[in-house]
Amino acid sequence: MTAKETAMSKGTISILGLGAMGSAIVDRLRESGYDTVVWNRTAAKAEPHVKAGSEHAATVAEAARAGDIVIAVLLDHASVREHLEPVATELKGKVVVNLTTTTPNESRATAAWAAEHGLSYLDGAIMATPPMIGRPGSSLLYSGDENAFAIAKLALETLGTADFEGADAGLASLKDMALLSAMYQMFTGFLQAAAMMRTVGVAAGRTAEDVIAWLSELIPHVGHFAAVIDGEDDDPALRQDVAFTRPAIASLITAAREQGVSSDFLEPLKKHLDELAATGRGDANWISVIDQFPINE
Ligand code: FVH
Repeated sequence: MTAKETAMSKGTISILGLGAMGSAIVDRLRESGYDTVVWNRTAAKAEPHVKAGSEHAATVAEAARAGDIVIAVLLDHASVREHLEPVATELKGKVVVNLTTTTPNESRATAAWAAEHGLSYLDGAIMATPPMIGRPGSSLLYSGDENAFAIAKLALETLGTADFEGADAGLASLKDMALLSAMYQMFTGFLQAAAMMRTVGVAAGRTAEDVIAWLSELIPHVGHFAAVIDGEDDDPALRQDVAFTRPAIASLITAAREQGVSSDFLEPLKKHLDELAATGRGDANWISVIDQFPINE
């Protein structure tokens, strides 16, 4: 924090929710020179913030009235709707930013509710953990009302990079969910490796080193897969077809079982490859499994 940052208030921001993430956000906004008003269901969590210079609002309505920008960082969609709906009148003329994790359709539903009440609503997704807030690497995504984004942008940029994804309020959440899906599948892959290697006494720490080295080499292949999916390129040197990949995945499943380890996380890929082989697509690139992802066709 610089002396300049603390010199004068840049406006008042109300924060609803003082969990780990809400608290990190209030801390960062306060040290960036914003006046902050905090509300939390469990009022005791406001105490350290009041000591540090925030104002405490006893009700959501009070917080909504006080802020130029009102940021919700609650648990889930239900808690957001429970607390925003009764204060629609107080939120008029404010920029409402919802940083609570919700699904794309939940985000769209809250945006539709906000539009019905004439509110400026921005839906956000936080690609950061609480300690990362305000530090390099912290990235936040926004979608919904672009004018609301323009008004709040300076304040939001104190939390991390602020990218506007589009007017469809579900877009930030969709990207968040897509990236988290990739993350959990990657981490689950490590768990599979660690579970297999510990059957012969190898510590997870050692397997972690091997997995990090191996995946670091392979992660650029994602770009090749993308080129194939987008119909731009299918480099033969990088191509593996279904006929090759299917027995390879079957071997992973067999090896896991031989070691007394579950193959549950590998089975779905094998199932999709089996379906491609059964429908005469043995010579297709194995990443054609993406064609089987849509469920509404
Ligand atoms: N923490 C993280 O790493 C992730 C990073 C990515 C984004 N998430 C999302 O951020 C939302 C808040 O997460 P959090 O880490 O602050 O979560 P908690 O520390 O568990 O705090 C939850 C706050 O929500 C309040 N709350 C819960 N239920 C209700 C309710 N029915 N009505 C009002 N408030 C409610 C809770 O209040 P209290 O228990 O202290 O009274 C906390 O303030 C979340 O969407 C993450 O997915 C964080």
